[in-house]
Amino acid sequence: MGRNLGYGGAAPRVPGGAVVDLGKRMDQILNLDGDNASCIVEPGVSYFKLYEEIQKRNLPLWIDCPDLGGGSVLGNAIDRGVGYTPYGDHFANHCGMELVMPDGSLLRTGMGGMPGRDGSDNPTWQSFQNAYGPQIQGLFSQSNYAIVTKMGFWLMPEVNHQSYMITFPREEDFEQIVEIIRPLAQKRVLGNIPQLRHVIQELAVTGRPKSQFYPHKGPMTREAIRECAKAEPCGDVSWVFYGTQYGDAASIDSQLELIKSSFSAIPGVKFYLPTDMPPAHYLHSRVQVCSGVPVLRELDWLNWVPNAAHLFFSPISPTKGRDARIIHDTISRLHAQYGFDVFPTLCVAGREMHYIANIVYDRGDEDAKRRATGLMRDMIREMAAQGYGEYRTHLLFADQVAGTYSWNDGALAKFNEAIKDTLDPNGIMAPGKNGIWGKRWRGRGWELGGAGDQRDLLKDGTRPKALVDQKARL
Ligand code: EUG
Repeated sequence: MGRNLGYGGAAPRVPGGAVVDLGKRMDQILNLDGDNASCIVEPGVSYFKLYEEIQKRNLPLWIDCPDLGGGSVLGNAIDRGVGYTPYGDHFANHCGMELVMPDGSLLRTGMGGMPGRDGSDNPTWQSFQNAYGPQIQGLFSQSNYAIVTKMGFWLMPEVNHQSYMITFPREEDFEQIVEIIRPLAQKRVLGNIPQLRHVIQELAVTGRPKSQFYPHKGPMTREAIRECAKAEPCGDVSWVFYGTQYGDAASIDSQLELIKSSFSAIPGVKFYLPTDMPPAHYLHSRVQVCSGVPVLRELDWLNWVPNAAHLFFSPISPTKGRDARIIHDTISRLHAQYGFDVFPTLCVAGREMHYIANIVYDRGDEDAKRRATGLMRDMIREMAAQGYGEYRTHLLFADQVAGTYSWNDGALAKFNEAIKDTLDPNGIMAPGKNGIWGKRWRGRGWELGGAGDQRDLLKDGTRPKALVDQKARL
């Protein structure tokens, strides 16, 4: 659907490409099986569309939405996006795909690999993820090996739920917050993928422009954030945790008691339910997202600066205070250097956290664009030097991020390229997506690696014309 906002949308990576718009007319929910609690959808089915169909049929099932509900269920899952019910790992909750291969042939993954009775779809296609033999479905996530035209998903039986918000006054309690989260997440006391956000987001998500909070140039100072936070429902705090618990009332109560007592080790911690917050507060939007109701509230951030666009920087952190601190400090230092506010959202699990830094910039401002790009390149490089890698990135940074996964002389890239060259020998599908180029393209100057990256240079040390032209455009 081209709604991969913050990661490049529908943009092709090379000029002259034909964009195949799968979002417009391939928008059918092909099957919705209330008994199996599953569906199979085409690429143009948005979270809103799937949600509305389930409501219309009165099925007691939830979908799982990312922060923005306007995108494609299939597209988000093949990009390994994240949502916020217990089914938040979208790719892990898919079941069966149909693909158009570069030679035009069709392939089904999982049990779809076996025909059903009389040529019908296999009756277990949306029930069991595997076929017999190697598990190949992962090859079609974050890749350019085929076009996914149908994809199955498991739907969650609806359940009682309770969202809540916990605030922490001090910046320096960040490590301890993460240390307390880890066992709660590992033991699955935390029922979903909670978010830990910095208090500056409490300002941004009101949808009011930065100029109302801070009518000055440059990033907001910590003191200015503090003064503004005092006027918000959260008060003068540093970190805000948004969680949701699931189950019957008694079990939610006992989970919440355990969560409150675990966090009570941190001085000044406060716990809020949605009923404690005014109707416009973001916690009410969390209630919806965390119970499978699509929303668009997160777009309100884009009022922060005029003509706003956004770019995500998304490294994976261990769920350990020390690592999270290194990542947060590095990202904060580089944001300050490049003149941007730091908007961190950590989507936490028991062993890792997706640290999402949202760079919001004025796309009409050439200088801001250059700074945003420079900031991304530096963050990718500095994180990789310490062993932290991104789970996903904007098209523009795909080569650089792919290049950081360089263990054993780039064994992973060589493997990905071997598969690309076998399945798509002419390199016709999405050249360069996720840093994977066909042999027709490789080493001819298309890779964008950032200043000083040797792959940007020809053998004589000059930059290839295609790259110079493309860089000028970008
Ligand atoms: C968000 C989360 C993501 C992502 C981009 C944005 C959330 C922003 C967990 O993944 O890739 C509030």
